[in-house]
Amino acid sequence: MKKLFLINILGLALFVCTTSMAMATSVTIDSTTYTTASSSTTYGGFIAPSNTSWDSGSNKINIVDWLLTYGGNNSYTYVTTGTWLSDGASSVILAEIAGNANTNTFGYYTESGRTQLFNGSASTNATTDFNLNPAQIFGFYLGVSGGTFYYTDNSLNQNIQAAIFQLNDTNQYIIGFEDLPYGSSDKDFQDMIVKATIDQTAPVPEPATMLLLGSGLLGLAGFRKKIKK
Ligand SMILES: [Ca+2]
Ligand SMILES: [Ca+2]
Repeated sequence: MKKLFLINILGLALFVCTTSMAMATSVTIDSTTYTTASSSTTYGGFIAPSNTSWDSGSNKINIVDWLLTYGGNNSYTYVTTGTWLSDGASSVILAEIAGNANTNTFGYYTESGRTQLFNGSASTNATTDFNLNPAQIFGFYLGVSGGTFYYTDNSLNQNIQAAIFQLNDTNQYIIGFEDLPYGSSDKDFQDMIVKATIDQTAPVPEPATMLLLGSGLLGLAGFRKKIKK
């Protein structure tokens, strides 16, 4: 009887443990902690646009619920630059909550143009990666019908079309696109949600190393001059 009681206790403890592990309870963005919205304020697992979101509702970025789903109990930073210097990245579609989910495309761009990574039929869990040689500056884009493209570098758009969150101290980003012009959109930034892991490029030389390298080159220049004479 005592044994059975112990087994029950153990089972209950395990249940409590796994339940709490499955439910992300909070996510921190720019030092502010957000908790899972109650069911009455969510629709399909998202904070409804009329309710408070990460920025107190002014931009209604419902992508916060995705951070709660995929990055709960972690800290993120809202990123405003939207470009990276690297030799590639891997990307996975987390979700597309959009009427145009079957036609919206996604890809990366460099100064030499756009390269598509996902066509319209790609959907949740589609994964791809790309490699650049040499490393260069790139960003991501969302392609919508009518030949319009929205970029992670929001200065290339009329307004904010991409909300980007970096998992603190990592090279992992969650990017949410709005697929209608900002002014006429619902501003939920969940029309194309992609997790991008930026490749780690060779470490940038330390200033001391640069100095050594510089003085070495200067020495070499002096040496060459001597030979020429
Ligand atoms: Ca799609
Ligand atoms: Ca939207």
